[in-house]
Amino acid sequence: LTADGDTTAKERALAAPAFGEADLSNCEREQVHLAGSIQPHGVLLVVSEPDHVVIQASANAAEALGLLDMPLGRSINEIPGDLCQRIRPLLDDPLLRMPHGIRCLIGNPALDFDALLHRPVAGGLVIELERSSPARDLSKDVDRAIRTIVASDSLAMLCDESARLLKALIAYDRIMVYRFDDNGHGEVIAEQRAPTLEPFLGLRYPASDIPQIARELYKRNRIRLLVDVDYTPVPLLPAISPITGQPLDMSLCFLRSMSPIHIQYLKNMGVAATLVASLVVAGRLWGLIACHHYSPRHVPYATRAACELLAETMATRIAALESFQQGNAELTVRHLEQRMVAAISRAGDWRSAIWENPKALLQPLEATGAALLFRHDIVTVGEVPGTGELRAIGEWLDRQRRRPVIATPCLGLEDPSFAALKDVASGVCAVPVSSTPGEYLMWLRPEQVRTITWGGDPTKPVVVGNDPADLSPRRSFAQWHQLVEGTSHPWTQADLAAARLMGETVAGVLLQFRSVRMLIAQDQLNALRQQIGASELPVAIADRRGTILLTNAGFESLLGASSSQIRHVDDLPQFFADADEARQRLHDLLTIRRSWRGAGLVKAGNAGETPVQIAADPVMASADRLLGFIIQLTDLGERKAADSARLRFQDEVLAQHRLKLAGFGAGANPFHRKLLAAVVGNAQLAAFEIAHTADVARIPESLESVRTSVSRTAELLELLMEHAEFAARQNLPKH
Ligand code: BLA
Repeated sequence: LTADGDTTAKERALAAPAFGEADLSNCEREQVHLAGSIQPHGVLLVVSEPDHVVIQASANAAEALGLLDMPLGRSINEIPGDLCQRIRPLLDDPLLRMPHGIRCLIGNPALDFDALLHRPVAGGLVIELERSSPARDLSKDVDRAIRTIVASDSLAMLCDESARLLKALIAYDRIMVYRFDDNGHGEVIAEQRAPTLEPFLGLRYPASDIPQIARELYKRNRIRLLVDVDYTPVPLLPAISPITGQPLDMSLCFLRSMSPIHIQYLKNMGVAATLVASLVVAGRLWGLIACHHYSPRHVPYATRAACELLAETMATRIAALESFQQGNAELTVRHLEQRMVAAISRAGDWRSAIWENPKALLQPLEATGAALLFRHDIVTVGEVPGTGELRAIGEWLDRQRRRPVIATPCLGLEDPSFAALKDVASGVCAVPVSSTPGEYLMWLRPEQVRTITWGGDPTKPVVVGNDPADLSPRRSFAQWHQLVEGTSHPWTQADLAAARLMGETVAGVLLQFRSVRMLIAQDQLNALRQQIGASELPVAIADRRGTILLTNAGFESLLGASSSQIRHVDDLPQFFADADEARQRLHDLLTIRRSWRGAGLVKAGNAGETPVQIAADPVMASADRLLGFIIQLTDLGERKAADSARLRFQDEVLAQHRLKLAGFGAGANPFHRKLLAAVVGNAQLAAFEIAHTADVARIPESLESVRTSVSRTAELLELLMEHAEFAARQNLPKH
C-alpha cells in the first residue's frame, strides 16, 4: 500500500459507515439503526407533535393504507378510519422504552391494522402499521411458558424447554438458544428443529458474526423480525427527518430494514425468514433466541409480544440460576473457611482443612489440582507438578503484573520452560494470599487437546468478490474444526470470580493465622524474658547472627558488665582469662555451629577470676535452619543451684519447642486458647462479612436487572391484555 492508500484505509476503518455502505473492514460500526428503509410488510409514518402532521412516510404508505395519495404534509386526522381516535389515549405516555400496540381501522373500505407507537429520543412520533392477523388467545401459552420456565432448575433444562415452548408458539423450522461467551463468540446450546434439518446444536460462531453496534441495539430492541430475505426495502420519504435534519433513528422500529451484510449472511445459510429475541441478563446481552424459517414467515404483533415476554421471563430465570450458582460457590468458600478456622483452633494448622476435603477446593473452579504456597510450606491437592516446579510457577507469577487474579490457560505457551508441565498445569489461575512474593493459592488444569467445531471457518469470515461492493460474510457454513493444543479448558469470568473470592478468604484466614501466632509468640516472649531475666543463673541469648538479644542479671553480675557492653557474641572473649581460646571457640560456634562445652575462668571486674562451666550451643529449628545461640555460664562454686537452674531452663526451652512442634493450639494454655478463640471468633465474623461484601458490588446490578426485567414482563403482559381486549371488542374471528 502507498502512504495514501494507507490513510484511506485507516479513514475508512475509523468512520462509521452509513447503513448499507459497510464492507468487512468497517462493518463493526455500520449504523444499522439508521436504515432509512423498512421491510414491505408494513407502513411507517413519522408525525410531528403536537399537530400530528405526517413528516416522513414509507414510500408504500398510500398503496398499503388504501389512500389516494401519500399522506405527507397532512394531519393524521385526515386519514380515514379511527387511527387518530385510537392513539389519543396514548399521547400522554412518553412511549420511549417499548413500542405500544393498538388496533385500528384505516381506509375506505376499512381494513384493520395493528399500530405500534414509540417516540425516538430526538423527537417525533413513529407509527408503524401492519395488517392485523386473526386474534389468537395466547393466555394459555403464556401461562404454560411462565410455569415451565420458573420450574426449570438448570440452565440446560431452561433452554431446552424454552426452545420447545417457542417452537409450539411460532412453529419456525429451527429454534436455537445461542449463548455468548466472555469474548462474544456464540454457541448453540439448545435447539428444536424440523427433523429434516441438519443439527446446529453445539456449533460455535465467531464474535465477528454480530457487530458490537448491533449487540448494543439488541439490548434496547428485544425482538427482531425478518419476514423475507428476498424483500425489496421500501425507503422513507424524505430520507432525512425534517425534525432532526438526520436520518430517522430506527432503533425501536420493528419494520426496520436489516443490514445487507446480514441479509447476505442469511442467504448464504439458506435461511428465508428469522425472528430473533434478546436474552439480557444483568444488563449484558447474554444470548439470543434465534429462529430460522426456510420460507418467508410473518408473526403478528401479539405473538411477538408473547415471544418477548417469554424471552424476558427466561432472562430473569437465567439471572436466578446464575446467582444460585454463584451462591453455591460462595457457600463452598465459606465452608472451606470455617474448616480452616476450625482446624487452626483445633490443631494450630490450617493445612489439614485443605487436606480434609480436597474436592471443595477443586470443584468451584473445576480444577484438577490446587496448591497453596505459604511461607516455607506447599500444600497441594489433586494433580500437581513437583515442589520445585510449583515454586518456579510462583516465581513466574511474581513476575506478572500484580492483579487480584492471574490466570492463563496456556502456561507453557507463555513461558516455554513450563511446556513439559502441560499434562498437569497448562491452565493456571492464581491469587496472591499475602503481600509476600511467592505466596499464592493456585488452581491447575491439564492441557485439553480438543476440537472446537465452528459453523464455518472463523478465520475466513469474509468472502471478497471481484467487485469491492460484493464483500459479504463467508459463503460456506461447512463445519470447520479447530484443534487446540497446549491449552487447558479456558477460565471463565465465573472461575476468576470464584478464585478471587476463595483467595480473599484464604488470605484472610492466613493473615489471621499469622496475627494469632504473633500475639502468642509475643506473649511467650514476654513470659520468657521475665523468667530468664529474673533468673540468677547467668545466661545470654543471641540471634543467628550473634547479636545478643538478652542477657540476664546473673550473667551481667558474673561478668561485672552492663548489657550495653555486651551487644554481640564477639564482645564476650575480653571477659575470659584466656581471651584467645574464647575467641576461637565462640567463632566456631557462630560459623560452624560447634558447641563449646568446658571449664574456664572469667574476669569478674575487680572481684578477681571466677571458675565457670561453659555451655554455649546453637539452637536449630530444623536440620538446616538456625534460630540462634544460648550461652550459659555456671558459677562452679554454686554448681548445685546451677544444675537445677539449667534443668529448669532446658525445660523451658523444651517446652517452647514442644509448643512449636505441636503448633500453638495443643500446647497452649487456657489463656492462649481463650485469646485464640476470641481472635478467631472476631476474625471469623469479619471473614464472614468479607465473604458477604465480596459480591455486594454485583447485587444491586443483578437485582436491578431482575427488577427491570420483571417490570418489562408486566408491561408486556399489560400490552398483550389490552390488545386482546381490543381484538375481542372488534369481534375479530378467533383462530
Ligand atoms: C446480525 N448476525 C446478526 C444477528 C445474528 C447473526 C443472530 C442478529 C440478527 C437479528 O437479531 O435479527 C449471526 N445468525 C448468526 C449466527 C447464527 C445465526 C452466528 O443464526 C448461527 C446459527 N455478519 C457477519 C460478518 C459481518 C456481519 C462478517 O458474519 C460484518 C462484517 C454483520 N450481522 C452483521 C450485521 C448485523 C448482524 C451488520 C446486524 C443486522 C441488523 O440488525 O440490521
